[in-house]
Amino acid sequence: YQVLLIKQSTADIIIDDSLGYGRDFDGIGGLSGGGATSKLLVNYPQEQRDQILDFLFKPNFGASLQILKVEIGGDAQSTDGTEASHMHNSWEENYARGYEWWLMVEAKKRNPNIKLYALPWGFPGWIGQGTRSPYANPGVLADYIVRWINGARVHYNLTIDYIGIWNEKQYDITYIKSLRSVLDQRGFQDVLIIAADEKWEISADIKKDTDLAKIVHAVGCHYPGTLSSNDAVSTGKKLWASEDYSTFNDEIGAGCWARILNQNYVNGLMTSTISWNLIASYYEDLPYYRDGLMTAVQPWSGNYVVQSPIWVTAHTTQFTSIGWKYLTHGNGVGKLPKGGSYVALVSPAGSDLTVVIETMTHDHSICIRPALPKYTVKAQNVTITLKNHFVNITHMNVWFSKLSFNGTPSTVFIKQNPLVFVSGQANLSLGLDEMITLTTLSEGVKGSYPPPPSSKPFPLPYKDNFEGYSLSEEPFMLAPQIGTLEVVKSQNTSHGQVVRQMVLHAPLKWCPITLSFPYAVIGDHNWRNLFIEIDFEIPDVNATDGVFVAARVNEGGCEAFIAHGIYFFAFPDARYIVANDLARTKVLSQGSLPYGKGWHTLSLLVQEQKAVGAYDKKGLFSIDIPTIPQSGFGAVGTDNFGLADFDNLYIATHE
Ligand code: 147
Repeated sequence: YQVLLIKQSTADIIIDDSLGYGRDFDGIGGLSGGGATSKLLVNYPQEQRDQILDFLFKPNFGASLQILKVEIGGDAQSTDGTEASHMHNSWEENYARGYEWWLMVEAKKRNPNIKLYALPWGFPGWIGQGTRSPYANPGVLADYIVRWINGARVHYNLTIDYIGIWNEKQYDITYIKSLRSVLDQRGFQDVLIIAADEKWEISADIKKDTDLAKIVHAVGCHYPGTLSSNDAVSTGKKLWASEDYSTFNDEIGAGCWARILNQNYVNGLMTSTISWNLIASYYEDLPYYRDGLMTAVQPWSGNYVVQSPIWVTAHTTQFTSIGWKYLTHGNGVGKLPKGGSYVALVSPAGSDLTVVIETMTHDHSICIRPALPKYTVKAQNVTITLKNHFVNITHMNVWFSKLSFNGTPSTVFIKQNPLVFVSGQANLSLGLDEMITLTTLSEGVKGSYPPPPSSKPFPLPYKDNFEGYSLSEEPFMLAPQIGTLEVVKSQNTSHGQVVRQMVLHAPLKWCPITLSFPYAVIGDHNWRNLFIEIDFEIPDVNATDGVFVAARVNEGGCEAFIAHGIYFFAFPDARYIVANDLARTKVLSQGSLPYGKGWHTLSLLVQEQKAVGAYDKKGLFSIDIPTIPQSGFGAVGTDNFGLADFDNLYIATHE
């Protein structure tokens, strides 16, 4: 009877390289952008910021990510905000904007081998050459993208490894070819094209078009649900989950991430998986709050949280490198008899071995999308049998996690006693919602720092005169939702540095809805009674038609346009409007104001059911306001695209 049992169980996991290898492992990554997902990280105190970056990128410390994917800012809303383009206009270029350059530099400092992957969401309007399509003139778009890649090299000594097409929008084969030839012409033969960051549909075109097949390095699919299409497999191309996860980063999120990291290869032959997003560093109440591997939303306190998805990532990344090889299905890759999965990876020399096992149950590993078909996992004992080159291994190091769903903390990334192999065999007892890494490598570390400072509310009163920034930097706490903000030198010396809305024309959008009325939110979506004041100047050339301050602003992201709140607009034609919504469909009050060229001050006090406004510090209106919204962000913005300068932002609560 016992003999029979052993016989049955010897089939559980077989690790055997005698039949060769499966596909090459291309790495696990995180995505900053798509959009503005790292917004609040930049302003952290240096100490905590370095710690956070270590948890993300430092090898053998935390998530130890192997790929960093970033957005190429396009001045358009791309989920949690807008990211600045390096060419707001066809006649200028600037590589000091935004924070993705900084982030890539920090990632490379920690891991020089990290691969960089860039992808645009939206584009400045001029790319459309009079149309609303970025492909109107493929050469113009290719030039724009390759300038960004060149900017990375020239200004930051960064090598971009992978370039994508247009996030989750249609691809254009003529453009892809034109991108390849412009890359080649300008010395970027080594930059590889990933296409097309949507579903698998480009696979059919790759099969029909041998030129296209030559220039696509990997087919990148979003949210594949661990499956690839037959077409995708038959291209013979590398298959990547080039965006995946996007799940609230609690233990279920960790379960999702653990399951897809293994099963994207087991079920779908995908050799890279990239998390949207890298780190949730955007204000609470913006879309997809906390859908990152960890959370850092309090630069003012320094508080951050290292959630379990970081340690789930470590189970693979700390014991593999890009270029390791998966073993083949049935010989190191597969599903466990009672549910769960395993993948075995081998170092290029064939000598080191890492096996990652997960037993995530259905309800504890649901991702945001697609729907997860029912399956069961049961506790099980498995036998691991090492064959061929691995038969002489006597022990493997063991790293263990068990996600907890009963209120007690999860056990994450704990080193256990080595697993001893006798004649190439060992038994393992697996529970539910567990991850186990078996590895011949010994360098894994569960990195740690002293606990970060405790969580605090956004500090008020808040003042910013924008003197402390480098030119072109985006103000730290203002999170642009439409348009972009940049610190510039004012012509008027008494104002020193000011912040400017930079976007002159509607960008080529990524969101489904067309957005106008550039604005940025700040603070806390729970703010109710608020005083917000700002100085502004509307220039003579390329100007916007008006500016506003607002309180209780209740939307950002792709829904930014339908935002409600209390908005106080001032127009240079000497009018003001108070409205209940950004689009001014619900006007609460309007009248005239003594406008003149130069700097002015807008002040708005929202207190329970009253709003009081002042212009140049003189009372202008005092009105009753609707009960909805009850609370929201502070905001600053303009009436339409076009320049406006702002200075001396001041925000206070008023009880
Ligand atoms: C993706 C975007 O690429 C990201 O920028 C971010 O918005 C992320 C949030 O989950 O989602 O876009 C998708 C949005 C909706 C679907 C798929 C991808 N969807 O509904 O299937």
